[in-house]
Amino acid sequence: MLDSSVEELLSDRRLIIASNRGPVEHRWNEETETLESKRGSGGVVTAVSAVSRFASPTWVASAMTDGDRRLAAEHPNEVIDWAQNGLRYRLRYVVSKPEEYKDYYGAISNPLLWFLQHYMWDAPRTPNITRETRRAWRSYESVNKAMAEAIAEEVDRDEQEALVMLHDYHLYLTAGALRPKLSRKALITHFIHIPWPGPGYWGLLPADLRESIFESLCACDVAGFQTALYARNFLNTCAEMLPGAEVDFQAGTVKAGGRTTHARVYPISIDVDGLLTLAESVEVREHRHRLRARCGDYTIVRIDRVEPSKNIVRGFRAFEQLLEDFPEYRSRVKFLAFLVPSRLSVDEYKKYLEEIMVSAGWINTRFSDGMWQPIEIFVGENYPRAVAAMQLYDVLLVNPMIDGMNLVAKEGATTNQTNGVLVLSEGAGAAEQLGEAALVVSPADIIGTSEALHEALEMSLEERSRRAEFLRESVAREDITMWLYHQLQDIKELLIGATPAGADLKLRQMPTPAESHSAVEASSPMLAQSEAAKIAAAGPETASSK
Ligand code: GDG
Repeated sequence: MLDSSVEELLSDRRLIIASNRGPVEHRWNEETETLESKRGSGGVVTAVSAVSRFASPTWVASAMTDGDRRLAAEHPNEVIDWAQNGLRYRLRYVVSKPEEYKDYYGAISNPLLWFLQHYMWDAPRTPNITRETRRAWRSYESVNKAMAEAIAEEVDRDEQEALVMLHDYHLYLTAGALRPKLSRKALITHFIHIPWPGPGYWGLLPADLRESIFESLCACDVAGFQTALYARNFLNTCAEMLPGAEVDFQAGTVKAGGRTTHARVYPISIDVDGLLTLAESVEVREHRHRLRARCGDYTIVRIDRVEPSKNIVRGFRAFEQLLEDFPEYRSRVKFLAFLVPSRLSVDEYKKYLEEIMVSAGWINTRFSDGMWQPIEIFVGENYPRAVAAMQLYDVLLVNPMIDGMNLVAKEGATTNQTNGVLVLSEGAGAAEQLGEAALVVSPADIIGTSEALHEALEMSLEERSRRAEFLRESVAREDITMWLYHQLQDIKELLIGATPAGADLKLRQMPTPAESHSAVEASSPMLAQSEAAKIAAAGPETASSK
């Protein structure tokens, strides 16, 4: 379905993607004196990269590493063809002055905008908009302008019309700078991967700064959000805070600057086929084998960037509560935490990593019996190892305070081999789709989270499998191809002057135990076959004893 949709739409139109972080990172290897490339990290790259399985987009990104800058210097203002493992891109790097990039990335994007959109400010004390913030804001403007210039050049590179898809909070001012530069028609969409707070919280930014963000987004044809709540918040924000904007809540549109922008919902997802292929690789199998030795009779797993909004410390405290309330779990349950270092140049993040270590250290000292260490932390970037851990958990704890979507919840549901239970925060965008089959918790509620962990660990095998099956199917039905498909469908509608619908997930209800029992009976030969295939693919490991 997506193949034909992409083909139809892109037969006479070029796809240009722009994001701060590109799909690959280049590093200069001093020893071999060669450029090495690896997949960029983070949720945005994970999700958007999947697009290149269906199209060969031009991808405009900041040169973030020494290797990127070296490559960009060898190809000034040119696109670089890149292909690996079935992914193909035409890369175009934007090189900024180091001090300008530092302000744009390290002072405005993270922390100012990220903190704002994740409700991470401590209002009586922060943020403080100072002269330095104003100076950094000018850098944010100029990097966005440079992005817009590079995109405009790519739009003009040949005669075909272009579809420009912008991503995330680093590029809020790009569409506004791009529109007047376009010499030919182009549709512009901007997908916002993170939450969009209501007008009250945007009030922490001075009017001129926030208005320039809203105005620029209103230069797009479509502004895409992860959930209906965030899209509603955007409409509200424009109605309350963008002078002269006409908001139609029914139609989900904002009219500003002589243009209509459609606010639509496209819950992002994962590349299910790509992930399942990786999950069967030798590398993941080897990690799985090693990790099995770290598991307990019961294993709780979490996988996050080291990021305060992911709420890692409260997750440990909930686990501590579990060990306190139910001593029978001691020496039997292991908590494996896979943490990817992130933004360590920002003080808050450095401090947060320390807090995590102190908290885990305290719990380990309190409960460890010499043989058994309740929490084991794996710090580092190792995606295959993270995928192996997803296959093994009995319980996956995803408890962010607030999160645009959270791909780990979807990846876990897809790859897990033990019908593990998902404990999911209501603050994660993923809860809209997966909440029905997960144990949903309020992220600040340590007791509630501890009780959910207990319920998950005690759940009958039948109930576990009923829930796990629903989660697997739900993600498979709405995978990354559908995320793209819904957007392309809307663009087609716009091109013929019709109204774009957004993704209507038609969220299904989880079947009752009786319904799922008869469904299992009716489809058991198929199920047995797919289970056998999975076991065969899993190789010579012994099946879990639980
Ligand atoms: C933002 C929004 C939204 C895990 N370990 C490694 C690694 N991972 C992968 C995970 C997952 C991705 O990184 C993280 O994605 P999340 O969605 O969980 O979180 P953010 O990075 O905050 O992503 C989020 C997302 O954008 C997409 O729109 O869902 O709400 O905050 O795929 O499995 N990746 C690498 N090394 C690891 O060790 N490279």
